[in-house]
Amino acid sequence: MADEIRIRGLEVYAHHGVYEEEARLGQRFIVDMSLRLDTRRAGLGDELESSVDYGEVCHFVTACLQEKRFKLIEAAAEYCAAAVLERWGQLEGLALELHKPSAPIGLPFADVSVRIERCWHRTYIALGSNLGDRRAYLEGAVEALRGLPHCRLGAVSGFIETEPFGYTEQPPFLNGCLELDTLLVPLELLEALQGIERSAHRERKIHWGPRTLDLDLLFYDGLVLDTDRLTLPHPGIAERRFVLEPLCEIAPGLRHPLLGRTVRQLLSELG
Ligand code: A4P
Ligand code: MG
Repeated sequence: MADEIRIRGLEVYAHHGVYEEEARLGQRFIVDMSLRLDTRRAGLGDELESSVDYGEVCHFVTACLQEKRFKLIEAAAEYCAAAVLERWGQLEGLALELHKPSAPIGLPFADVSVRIERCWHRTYIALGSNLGDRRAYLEGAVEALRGLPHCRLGAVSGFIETEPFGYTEQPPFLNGCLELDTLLVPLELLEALQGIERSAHRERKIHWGPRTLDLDLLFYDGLVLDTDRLTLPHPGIAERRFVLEPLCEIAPGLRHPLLGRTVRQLLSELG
């Protein structure tokens, strides 16, 4: 689906720039935007509520650019893009170009701009705990994820008790899964998950050993990645009932990008 609402040449007087005079005097900025959304319902129903009011978007972006002062147009563009995507939930993504035609370059030039593309990414996260008040740790993690900047919490599975897998000389786990839409890139999200683990007093002692809170990033869209810090999809999903069972509750039809099978199929193949 490639529907877009496009806005060209929105003029905003604002105060972004590295130099002190730029912050003081301000200058003209120009915004171009392509908002990605499904316009089918608005196209057939002819009702504004089914779409995004581009006039409102223009006023909102103007306010965004005027309420803050950034040194860089990169930062101003990033701020506006996230604010628009968070304000209009039906947007899947957008492209935003911020021009600064009067930038103090000291040479004749036509224009300078940055153009960024941002969109929501769908992720699935596994939660586990087998120390202390396990339910409280998992519920605390759900609330922490609900409050993460630039994220939207989706479906949360029930929590199930499971026997330890791998290193078996440890107490039973409570496990669950949840869906999280995010504007964060994979490593930013991983760091956020590790921050939540740390605040749950987690200590890393034994690999696969007992823990107050374990948060694993299972899927990030259909991304396949293998680096020192992050492997996607999380390896071992297919062997782990404690992941597949809660995941099947919230996303049975989700397809593993490498194995080509759905969560429901992977679970039934575990026997
Ligand atoms: N890392 C790489 N890819 C990922 C990813 N997709 N998500 C790296 C999260 N982390 C990822 O993880 C070690 C490193 O893996 C991280 O620093 C990150 O850069 P960790 O959480 O610090 O260490 P860990 O949890 O001891 O190891 P690991 O491999 O994550 O273990 P698992 O897979 O989390 O398994 N049995 C039951 N019934 N229920 C459980 O929840 N959990 C485990 C731990 C064992 N047995 C279990 C359960
Ligand atoms: Mg882990």
